[in-house]
Amino acid sequence: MDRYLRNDVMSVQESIVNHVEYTMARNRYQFDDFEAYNAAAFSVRDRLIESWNDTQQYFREKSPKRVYYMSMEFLMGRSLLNSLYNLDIKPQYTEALRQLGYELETLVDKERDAALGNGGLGRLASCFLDSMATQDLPAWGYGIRYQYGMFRQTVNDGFQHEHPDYWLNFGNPWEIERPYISYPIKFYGGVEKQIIDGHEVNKWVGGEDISAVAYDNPIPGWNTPTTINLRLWSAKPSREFDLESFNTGDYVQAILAKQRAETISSVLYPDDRTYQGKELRLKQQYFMVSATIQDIIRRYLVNHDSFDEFPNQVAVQLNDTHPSLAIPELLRLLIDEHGLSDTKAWEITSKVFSFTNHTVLVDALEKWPVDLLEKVLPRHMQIIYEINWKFISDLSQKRGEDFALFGRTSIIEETTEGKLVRMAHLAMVGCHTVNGVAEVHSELLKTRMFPDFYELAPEKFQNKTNGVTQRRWLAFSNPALRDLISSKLGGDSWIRELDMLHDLDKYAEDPEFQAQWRAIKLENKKKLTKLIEEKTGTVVSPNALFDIQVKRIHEYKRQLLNVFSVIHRYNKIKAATPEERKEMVPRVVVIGGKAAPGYDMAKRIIKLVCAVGEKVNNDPDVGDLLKLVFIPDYNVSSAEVIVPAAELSQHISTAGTEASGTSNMKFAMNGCLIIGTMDGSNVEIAEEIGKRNMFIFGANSADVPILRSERARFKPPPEFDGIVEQIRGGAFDWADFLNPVCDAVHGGADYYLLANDFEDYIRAQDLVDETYKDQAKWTTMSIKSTAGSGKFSSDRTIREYAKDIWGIEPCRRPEPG
Ligand code: 26Q
Repeated sequence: MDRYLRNDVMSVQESIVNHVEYTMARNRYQFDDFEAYNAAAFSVRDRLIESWNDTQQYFREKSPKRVYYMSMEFLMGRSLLNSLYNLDIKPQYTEALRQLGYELETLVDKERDAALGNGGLGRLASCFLDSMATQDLPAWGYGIRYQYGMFRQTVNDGFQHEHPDYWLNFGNPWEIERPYISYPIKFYGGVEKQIIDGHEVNKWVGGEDISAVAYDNPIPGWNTPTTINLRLWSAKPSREFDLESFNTGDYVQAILAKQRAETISSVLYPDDRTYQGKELRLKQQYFMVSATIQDIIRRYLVNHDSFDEFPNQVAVQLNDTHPSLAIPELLRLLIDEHGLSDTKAWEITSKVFSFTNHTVLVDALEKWPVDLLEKVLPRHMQIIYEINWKFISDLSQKRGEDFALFGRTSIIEETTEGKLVRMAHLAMVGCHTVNGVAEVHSELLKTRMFPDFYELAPEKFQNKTNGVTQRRWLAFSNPALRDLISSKLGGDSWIRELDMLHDLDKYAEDPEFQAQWRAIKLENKKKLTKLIEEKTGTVVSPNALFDIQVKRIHEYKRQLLNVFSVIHRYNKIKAATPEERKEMVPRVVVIGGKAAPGYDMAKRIIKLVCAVGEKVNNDPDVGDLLKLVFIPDYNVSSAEVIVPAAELSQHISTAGTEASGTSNMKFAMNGCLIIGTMDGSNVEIAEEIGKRNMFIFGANSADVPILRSERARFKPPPEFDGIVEQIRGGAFDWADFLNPVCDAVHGGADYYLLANDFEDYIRAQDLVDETYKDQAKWTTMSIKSTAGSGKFSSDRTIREYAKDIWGIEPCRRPEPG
């Protein structure tokens, strides 16, 4: 008998109905949409498991070097459609469900997003998994199975409210619980010297024990038999009974104490980019790191009896410094548990790890108080001191007694409030490479953020420009455009070789192709129009120019600059004659994104967007010429509707503040034009698709420090001052509440240089209008955006990591059958 499940319509249908009856215990003739979704998901999962098992078996047989991608965040979004596409079984499922009386498209919306991430960094990790699977790399992801993902945002009268995202409420068909794969994790306690086999060793004893239990999430590649794994850890009470408390008789208290263990993996911390020494966050990081390193060592030891081969078998990528405790944890396990010498353990450890930095803001670098680390992880604090001691001794060998240099580079920072551990320095010392996420960002790492380390070890510094998966972000979320592209490129191979998009260039001016291109955009805009009405109640015209800025709300991203230009446009419409109004290009401006719950200014910015929207959208003089909507709860699933519909998208951070940005890549792939500054990956997008096919404005990163130092003397353009006065004067109501927003950009403040860039931004916006009037020209630029976006596939990024950092190669199992 064939050991594989069959994928013909009948077999698929049978499998769905069986899951309704036997997995969900519902009536096989009567089930609702959610149940149908669940049954379909379980049925797809069966197929994923087959592929997963065979892939893992093959990796075990071949035993190639593997890479482990460690991240505190994975922003996966939904899985059903992605799995159907990647396994190439969507038509059969569509038909099987149709015959049962269900529409796949409706069921897809029943799935909750897996939102175990904040934004860019977490979504990047998810795109990387897709690219690693598609390229058959022996790779795994490791993270935390938070019970509460990214909060759900509602906006009421312009005020953000946060709601818990208890996403596992109705079960998660995509995960496989592995109760037998679990590891003990310790916190607190102390370090004891013990004599074992005549050697003195340090033992971490006492404290609190919990356990980490594995949940596996299969990640199928596109058009390949490979399915890799994302292993997420969930905290459970430890299995060893805490005899002491049980024996003292307080049985119930002892149980309750154990239950607290589960809080460790309960909630994803929202990113506020300002360092806060939250003990629970530190425990989460260590929890993930320790379980992962124990799991990696266990797997390695299955077919090795010494650690000599470890660096040839294992590469670990740290997604920012969040998992950097993995470095002292590997050292601890090698020395304390496996009896290696300090020297040998360091030799191994320093070849295994590499780390990616995702930030430009020096204040956002992660630092933990020594006191806290000493309390929670006493043995690790010792080890960190030893790493630092060795680092500084080596440094003094090379550079002599340069105490200023020691101070700047030390892993320990001494402040008036006490000592801090600089996690980036720990990572820099413990890793064989460090990389930025776009060319300009990687330059800033060398010149501005870590110049001393660059001077000491220039060979460690690399660039790996981010990318996104064209499967989710183009082929699956924009199927009409996919089909059009495939029809011109002679098939769908571009879905794994995105550089092939270059061939679209030759159709950029073809009127017939242009007409098809525009028709698809219009249909996508109609879908977004529906979403906007559903989520905001505002009706917008699909014939207007759709201008979008969706990303986390942050001052450096300058959503405020966008709002100022909307106010400017509003004023212009109000002042125009009816004839002049006829010449204007109608616009729908969409802003969306979450503010960190504690980030007061970001919340006020949301309020301003809504207040301006309220005024503009209800002004009969304006009509369809201008609408401003704030889309609440921007997430992966809404992005999948928004991105294909966008015509213009805004990436307007102050130059030198956005490490990379990745949504700009998604928008460009979908034929959306970019208005932006020369910041992050915009710079490389401009290289690829040409500045003349974008709307670039503003100061560049070399000028920013100078402009910033001179800003108290800078006289803003009158128009800018006028808008500030308008807000302060109550033109949009809420004057008192909005005053702090005005203060931040006015009177010598304006850290992010809105006033400096304002006029050039308005000029670029005017050029947008002029260009849009010439639809043929606009469409040419749009096609060229897609054609030039090949570089921004995460497949390319992952190939670079695999070759330049990890030293790993594809390991593709033979096609079954
Ligand atoms: C830190 C400490 C405590 C709690 C939370 C955090 C925390 C969590 C998430 C700090 C930062 C983050 C996320 C950072 C992030 O998303 N950075 C973005 O990474 C993208 C992928 O490289 C880049 O494209 C963006 O430019 C960058 O802002």
